[in-house]
Amino acid sequence: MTATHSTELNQFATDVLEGLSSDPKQLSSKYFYDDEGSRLFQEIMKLPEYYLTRCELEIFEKQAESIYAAFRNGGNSFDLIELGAGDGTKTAVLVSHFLERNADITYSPIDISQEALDALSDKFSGEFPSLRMETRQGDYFQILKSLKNGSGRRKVLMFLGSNIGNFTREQSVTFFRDLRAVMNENDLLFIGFDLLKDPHVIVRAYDDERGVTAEFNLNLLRRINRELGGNFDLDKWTHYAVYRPVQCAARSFLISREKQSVHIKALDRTFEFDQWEAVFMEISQKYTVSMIQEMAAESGFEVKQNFFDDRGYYCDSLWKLAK
Ligand code: AVJ
Repeated sequence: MTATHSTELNQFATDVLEGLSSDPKQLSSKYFYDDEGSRLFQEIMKLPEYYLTRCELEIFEKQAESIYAAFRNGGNSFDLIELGAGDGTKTAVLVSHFLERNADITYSPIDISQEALDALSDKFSGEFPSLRMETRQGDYFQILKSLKNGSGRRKVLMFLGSNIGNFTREQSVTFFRDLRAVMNENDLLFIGFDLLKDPHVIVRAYDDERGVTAEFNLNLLRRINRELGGNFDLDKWTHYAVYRPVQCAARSFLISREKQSVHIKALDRTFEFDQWEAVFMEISQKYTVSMIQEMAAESGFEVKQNFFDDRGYYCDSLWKLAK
């Protein structure tokens, strides 16, 4: 288990204090991914209900050559930089294809979980002994600044898995503009977006039969207990997920089954929860192709090419800087 860095711990404490003091109460999904949370997310990706990962994998498997053609842009050397790489399973499909084509690439995965990065390193160095790789642990907002000049080679930034769905529209545009600020003229940005589809399919993805998603949410209470000295009793909480078709967003909540008080030592505070009170945990935004285009334009990009799976459930969108 890696100890959380003290400034990160302060940020975590501050955000938990702010979230549990607001009305309605909320916690940030960005704190889901401690080592245990990263493991649980890997379980989620294998669930029959969680279609997102398999859709993106299908796109990479069936369209690796077109993706390569779009990435290389005439040349064959570029740096692949992946924000929030996780276990890198999907990326391995692309990397494998690029290397078969004798591409001159380096791969720089960035992730908040050291354990996930270690697993990724082992996997990639075993599978691709010739690949140049440089892993970076940390919050990608912090690491972004160090990407500005980098190696001087062309960069392809990747933000896959519909990770963007956890941001509000405003946060997304701010994030894309921040990325744009570290990109040079011929650099590219490749983003995974989960598209609108039958709402029943979407809500099931966030409320699986086996309860892995519930565990994933509850794990954040466990993390607060461990890292901030909280006394959340997990049996007193239940996971609830909804999809709102007008807002095009799935949302998840932890619901307090009874009236209760929870003390958090590091905050020196006790929080009161009413029976059936909801704590907002996560938004998973879904998109249309025109929403994707609008966001690109608003943040200074142009869509270069969109890649879809056969069912049209998911889109990997490749962006270049707007002229
Ligand atoms: C990693 C943000 C893409 O929102 O679909 C999965 C996280 N939450 N199940 C998503 C998640 C519940 C996931 N992302």
